[in-house]
Amino acid sequence: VAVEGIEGEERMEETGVLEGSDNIGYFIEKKLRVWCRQSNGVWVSGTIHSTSGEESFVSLANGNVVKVSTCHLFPANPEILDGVDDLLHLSYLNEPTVFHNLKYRYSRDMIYSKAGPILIAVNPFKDVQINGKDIVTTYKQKATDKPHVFAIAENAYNEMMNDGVNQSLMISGESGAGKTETAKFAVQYLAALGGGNVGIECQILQTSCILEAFGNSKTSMNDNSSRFGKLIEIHFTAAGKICGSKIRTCKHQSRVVQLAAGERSYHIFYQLCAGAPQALRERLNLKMAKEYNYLAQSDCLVINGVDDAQRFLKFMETLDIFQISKGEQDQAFAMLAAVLWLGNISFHAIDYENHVEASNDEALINAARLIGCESHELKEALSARRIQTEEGNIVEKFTMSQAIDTRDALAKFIYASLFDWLVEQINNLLEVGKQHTGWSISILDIYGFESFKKNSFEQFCINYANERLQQHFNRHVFKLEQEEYELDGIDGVKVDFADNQECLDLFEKKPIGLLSLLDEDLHSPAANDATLANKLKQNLNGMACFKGDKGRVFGVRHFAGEVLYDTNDFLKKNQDSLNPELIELLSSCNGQLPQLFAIKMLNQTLEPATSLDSPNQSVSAKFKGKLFKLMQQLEKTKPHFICCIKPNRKQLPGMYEEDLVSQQLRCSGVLEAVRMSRSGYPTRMTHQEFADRYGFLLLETNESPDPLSISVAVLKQFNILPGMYQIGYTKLYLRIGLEMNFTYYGKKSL
Ligand code: AOV
Ligand code: MG
Repeated sequence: VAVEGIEGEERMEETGVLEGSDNIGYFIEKKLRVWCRQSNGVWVSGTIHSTSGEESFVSLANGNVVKVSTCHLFPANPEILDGVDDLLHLSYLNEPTVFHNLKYRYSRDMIYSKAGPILIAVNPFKDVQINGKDIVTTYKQKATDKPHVFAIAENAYNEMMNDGVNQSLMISGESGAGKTETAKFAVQYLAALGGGNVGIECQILQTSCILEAFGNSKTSMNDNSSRFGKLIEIHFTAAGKICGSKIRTCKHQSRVVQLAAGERSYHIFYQLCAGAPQALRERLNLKMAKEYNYLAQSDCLVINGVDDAQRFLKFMETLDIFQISKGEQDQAFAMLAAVLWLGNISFHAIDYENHVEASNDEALINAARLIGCESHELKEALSARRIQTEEGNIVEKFTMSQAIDTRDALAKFIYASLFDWLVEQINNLLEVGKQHTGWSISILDIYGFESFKKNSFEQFCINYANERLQQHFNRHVFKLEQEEYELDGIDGVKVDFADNQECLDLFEKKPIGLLSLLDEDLHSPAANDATLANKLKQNLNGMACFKGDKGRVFGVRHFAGEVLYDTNDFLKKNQDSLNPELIELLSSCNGQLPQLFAIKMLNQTLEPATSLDSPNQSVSAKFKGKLFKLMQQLEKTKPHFICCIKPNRKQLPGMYEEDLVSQQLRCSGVLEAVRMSRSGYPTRMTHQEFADRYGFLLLETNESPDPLSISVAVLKQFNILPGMYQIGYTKLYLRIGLEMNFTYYGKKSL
């Protein structure tokens, strides 16, 4: 018999996440099934063959016997539990049993599982045929209790209808884990459920075509990666019919002008270049994508298996659905083409002091025409600015980098304004139900956590948003739970979880936190990316989640792992204020959209500086403001959590990388949630509710009419063990499954 070595892996319960192998002694004694990790990192199960001191010999199914340190063995569940729907039902909850269970299900296309109160969705990277109309009907009729995003949506809908409380579906997971697809399934289900106004349902489903075209890009992690956060709020009437919807977004637009190698800008640019009909091409003087600098810079113009031209036709049809007129569509496309032509504007030196001006070429002429101004006006605005001095206005000519920054700022501004304008058009149409009851279900789908070899300002903002989302999860799943127990006088339930407050503090603390320190440098001429990195290190080195690194690099220990950020271009990307000259130029253009964009910007300028949307704020401050608004909105709702898991890095079906899955499960907090449900009392009702519901089961009439004594009498009559429930000041707390037993007794008695 071959004896293989087993790698001494760190045990997961040392991280406090899982139940340890407390029973392993019993397993060894009884020679029961155990899990151990092979040297290639793969978990295998086998039965104990023999033991010697601290080592055990385990026979595997293939006949081999492996030697394992006893402390690296984990109890396996009986085979009858293979592939259970809810991790809660596993007798032994540890790293290998959880993986085995999810993998078992994944290999049978059961991509959804429950982890106590949370839904786990493992991305199949293929159509698993479980989202069709018939399946919707099955869940609508409550004909199945298999875990599914539809079941979560159904639950949320019922709670909204029964309790009159607004609900939210919070979808989290790494980049490429399947959040956006899952969000679409949830919307699809709610649209079908709240059926009534077919027009609105259809429109709500179509919003993703427009939003994804404008807000998604190909990155190295996901061919359709959301570069914006969105909250879709679906409104219902008192009768539970959909009556409207509102979309809120949270984004920044650095991707318009700068791309990492191998990644694309927003899909819509490529779709326009590939799919614009001839007449439109001529009006915009449109070229192919490769001719535009903004798009060509990253050497990635197409996505395998995606036909941009065909997507553009679909995009145009969708604009019709949203009743955006042909005239408005033309203007919107002109803005997109203007952005592309802006990127091709070049500058040449005009003196020996490094001053430049825009060249009178095709790009300048096209950009000016599309925006609706004279090319000399655009040229002037991109080549110099006025500065007010005591002697009056003087003209400051731009250096090359100033001119490029000004041009790029204009391109980003036009794109961001166009995106906002489109969302506004969609909302205007969908918010028809303004008179709605105020009941709603919101679905949050943001950009997932990202960690590349090189991470920049975009990842910095995205990962910060994910910390906030994780905080929301922790607060609702653990902290509020703990508080409720304590307030009601229940003791003995201790919930351990990985609090990410320290990391949020690192970002948000004033005046010494990442965001504040970054903003300090916004208008400081002496600051540059290297001085920024030094300043961060000097001020933050003592903080637990901060890590200094070489040169311009610093690290943050996020809940989902450590990320190294390169401060290169941080300051530039954090600034997107537009020169007054450019706003003036846009407001005097003879096109409706540029004028509208300029007016909006001017109105914001007039608002108090504390306004979240103040144009003088840095990009990160605006981003934080928007994020807070979204989270505030969500605080008022009852959350349902869906945790998406990416099974492999290659975006391929049927591939399950254990280290990747393990990392995500550890960081997401889902296992702590299972643990909490097991040790806690997930079912709770007021004394009155319990007495009303089960009081009739009492065989002897209870003299005392008060609900607490009725409840206690019911519990006594059924000999419920003291460990199975607790009585709080206001509520009764029951262990998992206990209420089901009562329901059973109730049915039997009836
Ligand atoms: P993400 O939203 O979590 O990433 P997506 O929802 O865009 O991830 O999923 C990435 C890709 O995985 C999709 O384009 C599909 O090809 C596939 N996929 C995801 N979920 C499913 C599913 N349920 N069934 C079939 N295929 C699926 V990011 O937006 O990058 O964080 O910023
Ligand atoms: Mg997404």
